[in-house]
Amino acid sequence: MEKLTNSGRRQMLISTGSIAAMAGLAGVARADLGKPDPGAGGTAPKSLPSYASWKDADSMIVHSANTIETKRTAFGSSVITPTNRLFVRNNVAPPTDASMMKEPDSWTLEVSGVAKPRSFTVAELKTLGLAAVPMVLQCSGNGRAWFPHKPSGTQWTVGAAGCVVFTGVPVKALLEAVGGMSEGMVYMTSTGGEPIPQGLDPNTIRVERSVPISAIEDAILAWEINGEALPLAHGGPLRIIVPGYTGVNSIKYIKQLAFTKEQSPAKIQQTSYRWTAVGEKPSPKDESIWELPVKSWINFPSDPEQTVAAGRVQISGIAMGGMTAAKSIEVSVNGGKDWQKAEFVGPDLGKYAWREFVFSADLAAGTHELACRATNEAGDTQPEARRENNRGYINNSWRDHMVSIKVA
Ligand SMILES: Nc1nc2c(c(=O)[nH]1)N[C@H]1C(S)=C(S)[C@@H](COP(=O)(O)O)O[C@H]1N2
Ligand SMILES: [Mo]
Repeated sequence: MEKLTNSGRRQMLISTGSIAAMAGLAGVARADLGKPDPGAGGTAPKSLPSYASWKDADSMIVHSANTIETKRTAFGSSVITPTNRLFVRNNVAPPTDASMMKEPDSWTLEVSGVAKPRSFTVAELKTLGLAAVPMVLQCSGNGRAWFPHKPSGTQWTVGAAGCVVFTGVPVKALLEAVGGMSEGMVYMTSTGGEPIPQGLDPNTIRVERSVPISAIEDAILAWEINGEALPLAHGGPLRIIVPGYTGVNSIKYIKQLAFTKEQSPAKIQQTSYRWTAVGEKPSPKDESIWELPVKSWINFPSDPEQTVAAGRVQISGIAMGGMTAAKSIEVSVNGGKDWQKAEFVGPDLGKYAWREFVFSADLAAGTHELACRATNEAGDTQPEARRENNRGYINNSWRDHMVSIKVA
């Protein structure tokens, strides 16, 4: 749960007067407290918060100090999203204490629910194994802007996603080092390192997520992104990466990794990120949001302000499969009436990464509705309609992602 939780929590923080007590709360973040997030293309652009000041400002839409989106025209066509254009999403005020990153190798992770519970420094984790995972990091709420009931939360269109390479130690290698999981464990539960202000119920604040243990197969504890040390904004010194799952499950600045019988009692697990019906109160009984579905969108041309020259046009974008690889991609230049197969281009970085695609079309002067529709190895095809839900999660509707372009 994004905005609802945030605004609720923010009000609570304000009413208990404990904002100042919340160590690591940035000035920018504080200035943002209680203010609504403008949607993409909303009010005047905000500037980048200090902890993310190194982002390429021209490529980003700053919704708030905690939510920064990549512009649809800023993904490029080279598969990997440059780190300085990757979206940022924080559910609570992020740590801004730069000293956290002074000695990243001495950051510690506590491991429990295993035969030999203990803590590890990042330096120790680096001795256990190494894996590099190219993957799509995508917020559960990406595409929320198109839900007609206007769910609260950041009005992301396509830019709460990126394809990046994370490098770290496989969770399986860590498990080997601690003698395996204790008996009967069903979930892997990760806890973020944000400071919890005193006097508040930690379960309302704590960023802690549980995923089914089947996810350990490809999960890693990462300290590197796209060949560079993982910056604080993306969860440095250490972050868990759960490939194929929505972004919220990849906990940043991870302090605890526990194998558990139950899901985390934190609010972010119990009632947020669930398939709650529109207008209903969220309940732990609602199905959890975990795995990403098949999805694609066109990036070029996509700028509604721009006029495209009539004639041959290269329509390009990205396609992802979710838990299996993207297998094929179709494009329509008439609003989804007719579809034709498009070509994947560039490297195939494995099932969790996205593929670039291109479709050459001859477009006459006028307005054209461009759509794309991906199918994955499991045989799932992107649907025309989104699956409605209260908070506007997991929008993979091809119709919503359609672009209308002017050709002259
Ligand atoms: N500790 C912590 N981890 C977190 C979050 C957070 O607020 N705190 N937000 C989650 C959400 S909702 C998303 S979409 C991703 C965003 O990752 P990014 O900021 O590196 O793009 O981080 C996830 N991990
Ligand atoms: Mo997210």
